[in-house]
Amino acid sequence: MSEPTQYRFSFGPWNISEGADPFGPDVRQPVSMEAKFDLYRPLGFEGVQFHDDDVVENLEELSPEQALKRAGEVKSMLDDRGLIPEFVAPRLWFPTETIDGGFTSNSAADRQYAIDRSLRSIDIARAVGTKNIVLWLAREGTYIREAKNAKVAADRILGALNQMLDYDQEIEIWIEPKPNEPMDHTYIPTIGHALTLAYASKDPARVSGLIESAHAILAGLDPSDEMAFALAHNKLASVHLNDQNGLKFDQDKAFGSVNLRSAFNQVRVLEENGYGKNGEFVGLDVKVMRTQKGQPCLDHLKNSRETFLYLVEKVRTYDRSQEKAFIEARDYEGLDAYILRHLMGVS
Ligand code: 3MF
Ligand code: MG
Repeated sequence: MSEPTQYRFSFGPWNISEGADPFGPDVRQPVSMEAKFDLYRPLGFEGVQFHDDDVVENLEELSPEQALKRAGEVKSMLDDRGLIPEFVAPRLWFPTETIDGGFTSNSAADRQYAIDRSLRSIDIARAVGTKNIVLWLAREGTYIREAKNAKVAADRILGALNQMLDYDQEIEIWIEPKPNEPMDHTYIPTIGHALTLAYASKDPARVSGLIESAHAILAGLDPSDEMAFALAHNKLASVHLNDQNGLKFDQDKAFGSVNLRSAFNQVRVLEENGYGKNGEFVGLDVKVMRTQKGQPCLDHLKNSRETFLYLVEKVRTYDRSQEKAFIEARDYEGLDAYILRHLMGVS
C-alpha cells in the first residue's frame, strides 16, 4: 500500500476579512498582508492563494517595472516564512473596465483591458514564484439573456485562454467554474464547461480545473462528483473547500458546516484518487461569520482544516469490505445507514 497522503493546505488572504457585507460596513480592523503571512504557518497552512492585486496592491497605479519589483519583495516575504504561492488570479471584476465582463464585454476596448490585465498577472505570478494562473470568470455572463451573444462569448473566452497560453509557454491555467453571483448566469458554470475549454485550447495539457464546493452546490451539483469528473481526466489542479446552505448568495461557510456527509464524500473522492500526492494543495475559501469577535478572526480556517483532517480519518477507517458487501447485495439502504453510523461514530 502506498504511503498515506500528507495533505498541505492553502487559503487566500481575503479569507481573513474585515466583515463587510452588501448591507453593512466593516466590523474588524484590516490586517496588513505581511501580518497575514505571519499567521499561515502557525495555523497549519503553507500555501497562499493570490489575486494579482493581493501580490501588488494598487497595481494599476504602478509601472510594470514597479509592480514586478514589488512582487519580488512579496516573494522574499513568503520565502522567509516557508510559504508557497499556490496561484495568482487576475482580478477581472473590480476595475471600471470590467463592469460588463472581461473577455466577454461588449466593449472591444474593455475586452482588451481584460487581456492586458491577465497577461500582466502572468508576469506578477512569475515574479512572485508561481506558474499557476486561476481564472474565476466572475463577470463573464449576463444579467439578462439578451445582453450578450453566448456563442460569441464562448469564442472570446477560448481566444483569451489561447492568448494567455501563447504569452508564456510555462504557465498552467486553472479554471474555477461558478454558475452565478455576481452575474445572473455565467458562461462557465461547471467543471464540464471548464474542461471542454481546456480540451479546445491550443495546449490542453496546461489547462485544468479548480473546484469550489459552494460553486458546485450553487449549480445544483454534487461537489464530489464534480471533483471525480476532473480527477478522471487528470485535471483537478486544486480545490476550494467550503460549504453552502442551499441556493442563495455564495456563503463560503466553514467546510462541512452544512452537510457533513457531502464533506465526507469530497474528502473520500480526493483521498481515494491520490489527490495531493503530486503536491496539489487542499485549498480553503471560507468566510468568517460577521458576528465573530476577535482580531483577527481565524477559527473558520482552523476549524475547516481540522474538519478535513478528521474526515480523512473517517475515510481511512471506513470499512471497505462492508461497503463492498452492501454494493454486491444491492443493499443501498444498508450502505446508507452504515455511512451515517460511521459519521456519527456509532456502530
Ligand atoms: C468567488 C471565489 C473567488 C476565487 C478567487 C480566485 C474570491 O466565488 O471563489 O474568491 O476563488 O477569487 O479568483
Ligand atoms: Mg474560490
